[in-house]
Amino acid sequence: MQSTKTLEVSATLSHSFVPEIEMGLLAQSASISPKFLYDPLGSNLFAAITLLPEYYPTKTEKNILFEYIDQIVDAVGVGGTLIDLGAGNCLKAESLFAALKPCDYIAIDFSADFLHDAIRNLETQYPQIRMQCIGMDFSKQLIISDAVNNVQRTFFYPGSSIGNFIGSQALKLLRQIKNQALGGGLLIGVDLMKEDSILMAAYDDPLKLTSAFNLNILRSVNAHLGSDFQVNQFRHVVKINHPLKRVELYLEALEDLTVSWLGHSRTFKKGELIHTEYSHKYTIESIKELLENAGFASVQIWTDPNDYFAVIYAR
Ligand code: AVJ
Repeated sequence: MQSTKTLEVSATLSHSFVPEIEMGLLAQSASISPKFLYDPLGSNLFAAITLLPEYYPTKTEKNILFEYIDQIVDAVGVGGTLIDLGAGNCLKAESLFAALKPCDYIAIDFSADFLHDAIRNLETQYPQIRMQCIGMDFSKQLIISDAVNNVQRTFFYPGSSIGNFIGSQALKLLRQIKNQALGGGLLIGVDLMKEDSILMAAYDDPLKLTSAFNLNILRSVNAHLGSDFQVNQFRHVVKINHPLKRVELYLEALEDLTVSWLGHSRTFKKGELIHTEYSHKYTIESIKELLENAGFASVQIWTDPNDYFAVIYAR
């Protein structure tokens, strides 16, 4: 079959994030959406985090995919349309190309610049796969255009990125995936609840990469807003919320300070927190229930020997 290579960067990212960022900063409990962690430096810092021995999710997921690839291929089927949500450097999806042999690969990410380079690289290595990259903030709404192949769609949502969302948002996204899979399915990686010491080591690592990743959100916000956050006036804080089964990331003000930008300012008292990220941890039961509520009738689950992480195919 003749391959038509298309490279398409959608315009959905051209709108301004200023109102959204302002609303979070001006709220009584300040917050910044975790999607602003992934500017070009932040995306590279996250890639470095995944190489840390303490950051277990990425390698555990990789091991599960490797160990059970035959069963996963049986479940998903070969030759379909692979839609990668939060593709990043596209390396995870690429590791599935040999086994799943997709005819189309659609890479979607918030950070379109990062994606663009990754795809250009991949296209030369896999000329038989049609590739498209789309810049989209699917945390707001997931819309897969009719132009995307509707044959055997498999959404790939690895890395427990679903953990960023609170329950209602996760349910909404999973329903949108189910509806646009058109009878296909979802291959998703989900982090499981575990001991505090393992979570703390992963999210407050001794090399301070996670601290740099978290603090960099202030520079990312400065770039969008023209604000004057100073990174050295804050520190990275990690909390484990047991009742809500999640790791919570914050930036704590080290002194009384004021941040200003066009037409606005916000004061922070010493010790005041800016919330930047949730990383929800599921149990097998809770993720099954969520997927079933989203409309997925069949759920197949693979885990590692420690039950740290789960890879799930739902349809
Ligand atoms: C990409 C959202 C899955 O929650 O583990 C890593 C992001 N934050 N270290 C996670 C992250 C701090 C990561 N996710």
